[in-house]
Amino acid sequence: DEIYDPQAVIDKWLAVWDELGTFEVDRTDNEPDRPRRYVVSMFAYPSGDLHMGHGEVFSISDAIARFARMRGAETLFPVGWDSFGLPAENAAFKRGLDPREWTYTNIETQADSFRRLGISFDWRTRLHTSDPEYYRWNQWLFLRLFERGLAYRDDAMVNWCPQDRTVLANEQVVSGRCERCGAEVVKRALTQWFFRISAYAQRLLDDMDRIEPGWPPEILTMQRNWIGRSEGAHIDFAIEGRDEPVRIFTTRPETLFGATFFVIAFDAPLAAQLCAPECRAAFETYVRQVSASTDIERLATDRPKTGVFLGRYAINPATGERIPVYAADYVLATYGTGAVMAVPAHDQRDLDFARTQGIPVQTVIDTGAADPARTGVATDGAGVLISSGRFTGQSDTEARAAIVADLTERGIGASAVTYRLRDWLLSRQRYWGTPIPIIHCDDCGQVPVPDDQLPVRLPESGYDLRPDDGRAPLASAHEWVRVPCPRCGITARRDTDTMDTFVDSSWYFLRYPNPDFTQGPFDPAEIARWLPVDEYIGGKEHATGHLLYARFLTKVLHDLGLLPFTEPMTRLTNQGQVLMDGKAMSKSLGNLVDLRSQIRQYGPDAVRVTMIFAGPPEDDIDWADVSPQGAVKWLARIWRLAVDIGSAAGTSEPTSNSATLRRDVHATIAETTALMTGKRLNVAVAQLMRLTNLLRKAVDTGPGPADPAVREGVEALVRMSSCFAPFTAEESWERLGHNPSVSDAGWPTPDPSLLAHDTTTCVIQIDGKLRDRLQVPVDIDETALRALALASATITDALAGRATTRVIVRAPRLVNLVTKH
Ligand code: ANZ
Ligand code: ZN
Repeated sequence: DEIYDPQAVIDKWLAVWDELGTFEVDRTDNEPDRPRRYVVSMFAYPSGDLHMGHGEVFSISDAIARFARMRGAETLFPVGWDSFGLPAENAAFKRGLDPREWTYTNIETQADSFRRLGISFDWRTRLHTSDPEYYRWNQWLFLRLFERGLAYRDDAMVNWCPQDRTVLANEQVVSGRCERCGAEVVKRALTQWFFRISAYAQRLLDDMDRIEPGWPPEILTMQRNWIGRSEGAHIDFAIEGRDEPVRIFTTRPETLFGATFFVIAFDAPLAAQLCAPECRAAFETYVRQVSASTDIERLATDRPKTGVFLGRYAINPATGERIPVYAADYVLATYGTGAVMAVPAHDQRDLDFARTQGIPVQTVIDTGAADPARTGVATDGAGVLISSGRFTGQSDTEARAAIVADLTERGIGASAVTYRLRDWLLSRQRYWGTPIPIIHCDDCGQVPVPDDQLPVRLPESGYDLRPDDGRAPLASAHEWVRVPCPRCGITARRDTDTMDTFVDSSWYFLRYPNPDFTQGPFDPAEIARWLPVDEYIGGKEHATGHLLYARFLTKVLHDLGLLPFTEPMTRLTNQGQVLMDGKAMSKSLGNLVDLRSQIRQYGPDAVRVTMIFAGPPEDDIDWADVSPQGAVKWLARIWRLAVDIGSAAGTSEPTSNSATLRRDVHATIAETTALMTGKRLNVAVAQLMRLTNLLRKAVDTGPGPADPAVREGVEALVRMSSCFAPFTAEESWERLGHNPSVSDAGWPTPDPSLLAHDTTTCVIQIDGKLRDRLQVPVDIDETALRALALASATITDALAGRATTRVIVRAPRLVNLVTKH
């Protein structure tokens, strides 16, 4: 007997799909009314072969793309690689290779694995961000931002990974450690390039309304918190012996009368400026101490609050009192204005610090709670103002408005909004990235590389990946660095930083529809056809990085008149992780499961089905808990059904059982369609497994393989299962006697007349003994049900001529025929 061999059919179908161009979209507008769908999976980073996580996300996204395609939409499902980045450089350094070699070899390996996994990409979209044809447009976009003041260079205290010798973005620092290598991150002052994403903070918040219906609420919440809008006021405090006032940001202006001291971030330049000469030594000692501690230590909540007196006094503009000025590390240089009015009675951090210094604690809002000066617990919450001059007796909300109005009138304050979102630090002191297209000239300053000289290509030789002086690799490429200034012609220097790879990934989905376009970063005609992305699939670890950057850049491009929309992705699906024994798979834990070996062992379809069936797409999968064996068996059963039906001779006459089967099949189609639409993919697979059992029974015990209802059911099963198990489905479709591809056969549509009634099982008894079961509409009436029962062939046989004295009907569940014995 022939058995199904999943390995044997792979090459056959890959060749057929290539030949037919099955997954290539129609690039003409010949069918203007046909809906279009643009499905994008976050692209892969080419570090070796595809891993199990790729298997998971591409199994999900491919099912979504295939479903859309079979439902009749022209569906673009593109493929590309996020191929710049540090791992290539590290691997190349370790092995003495060119990063190109490592990168492009891995890309080829992954491309082959994608094909062997049966992912329905349109390969004509293929792009690699490390190709000059791609990164040239990163440079072009950078220059457009530069022209608008949205790209700028500034001194910054940056997160520095001493091991990888590179700057890290805030998102790449996890609990004070480098996300990649785990080394403790230190702070360093460096001149860096930034994108002014902070200028878009409010729009990034406002536009969430538009994407709300299609994005997971969790991601929107994470973005909201990351942007961190705070409403409050700015207040200018005069400083004794200084002309300029110092501005603070507060969310509680109503507590102004309780501000008994003033704090400046220790690392804000202002702290050093304000420091009185007699306090300088103590201040410098403090700065050294704090700088030596890591972020891990500094952010620990149980850590005592420390700070140092600067020998200066500010004037509280409400009370006129002199209040001491401190430098401390619990105030952040990069948030608000880097300075705060400290109100120890109502802010716990301020109270903790005040108690170490013996600073007075003045309660100004009576909340009914015990005195913070005694308890050591700051009070917050609503209350009535006390000890607050003419505002005493007002509620906190009244007083808030009144005090801000007063300060505004006096010209020393105003309502203000602050965001936690920092500008995007995009420069990296690395080789394997997009060179920043700026030339530094002693006379002209920062000069953009003219558009017609793009791309600025990476030097292919004459550079050192790890220069001994600790500088950027590109700085060691002396030949490359030296160029004439485009403006004045004197010898000038190229910028030696490269761009964060999040620049590459913030717009790649715009170029996919036409990656060969040479007139600009993306083809406007194709943008009109495909964008925004209908379905975006990827991990939620990108919530506050990539997904925010992509939204930002889309808005900038919109403002430049280059895009007609302001949000890049209509719907977002997050997939979970693939774990092993409850832990993330990693080389260091030694628990890596290799995707290729799983495919070799079980076949691509079974691996895909196992991933999908393990749970909802957004849940993690523990590979130790699942067994691809079950999927292997299911797929073989589908194939066996197709073989049985395909080889059954003739067509038999429909029977009453076939009618029941048809209702079941069509109900399953309707149910599965709804589940696919709602992306409840695992439940959809469960439905298909149930349908497989049903059809097997119909083949084995009637109505039999030649019954048209059975064939209809098996064909529907094969078509639907092709979203998850494309090779098995193609092979089965062929065994059913059809031409390829099943992908062109369309998704089955349920017949509404068969769905008119939900059905239920009715038990037919004779003298209380079960004799038959009938599938009946739930709303069937007594007369109809009685007629059906009496017409059943099984019942007629069982009665064997006996007369019934009574028929008890309890619609829709039970009919009991009572006979005279
Ligand atoms: C006076 C005050 C009184 C405050 C009070 C709070 C409670 P969010 O909600 O996070 O925006 N603050 C301002 N800038 C700061 C900085 N750079 N580093 C650390 N803290 C800073 O918090 C805003 C509040 O955090 C501000 O309101 C300020 O303290 C402090 F009963 O001002 B508040
Ligand atoms: Zn010049």
